[in-house]
Amino acid sequence: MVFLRKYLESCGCEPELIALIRLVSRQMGAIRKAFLENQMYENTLNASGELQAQMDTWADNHLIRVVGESGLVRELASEEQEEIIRFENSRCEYAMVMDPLDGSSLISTNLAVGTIVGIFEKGSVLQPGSKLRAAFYTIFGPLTVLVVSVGKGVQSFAWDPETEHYLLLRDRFCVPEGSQYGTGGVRKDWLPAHLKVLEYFDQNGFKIRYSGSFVADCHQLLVYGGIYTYPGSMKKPEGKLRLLFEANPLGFIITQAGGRITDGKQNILDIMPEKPHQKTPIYIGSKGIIDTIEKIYSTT
Ligand code: AFP
Repeated sequence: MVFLRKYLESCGCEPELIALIRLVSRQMGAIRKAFLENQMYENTLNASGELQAQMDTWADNHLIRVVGESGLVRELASEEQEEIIRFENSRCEYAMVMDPLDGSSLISTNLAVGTIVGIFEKGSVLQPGSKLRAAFYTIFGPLTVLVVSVGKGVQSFAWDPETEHYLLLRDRFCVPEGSQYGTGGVRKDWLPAHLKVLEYFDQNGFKIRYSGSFVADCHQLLVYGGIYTYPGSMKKPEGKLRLLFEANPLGFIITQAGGRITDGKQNILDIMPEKPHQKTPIYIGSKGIIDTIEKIYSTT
């Protein structure tokens, strides 16, 4: 039986990084419990102008408190917070980005949602995704599953509530090519290049799968291949998903599993962020399909 801590040690991770990954991932028991009493929406908007679910704010407050008290993180940016938070008393220099509860519009439908985290070794949270030291997400499905990369491939672990340990579920993911896709947005607003991409999918017999939870859709493509996209549109050329909190951590993980992430023209992991809530059009998934999408973009 392989435990999370043993796996991270075998990758040569420093004790503080192991402590941080374990600390945050161990909060999933508390977050999972909180769903029962937090099914509604708040009357508040997040920094992107979206209505916050009770679980968004519950998970956000909980993780900010736990991470702040740990003394492991110097700087923290959350999708639910307008400003970057600095912990002056921290004994470590890690900078952490998080989406405390991704896919929160699905809470009332009981479909899979999750938490996304990216960790930089030091410096600001405003760094390209390629500089991440580690990234992970958890997904609340029938099991609570943790998918993690410390730059040495991608593994998944399942939370055992009885022993309170994460146990290795799958060793080394490798994104298969696959032939399924999910696209966000509204057809009448899509740009010509995106319409051509969809035409390519139709002509090549791709199947549609889209849940409305980025973390769940990415987990699916990690297993089955294919792609997830939330493109730029005529109304919102910058797309909907956040570079820091969603695109970069998942892009890091999928790239570590042999896949790719692009905005259609460039590798998203190379983008230098200018502000915490910056958005980006996104195509993430199998390498061959992303290569094809970039070709379509370059000729449209
Ligand atoms: P949040 O729940 O963190 O706001 O994320 C939702 C999300 O960014 C992503 O998880 C989904 O894939 C996407 O939005 C769904 O958007 P639509 O409701 O427009 O399809």
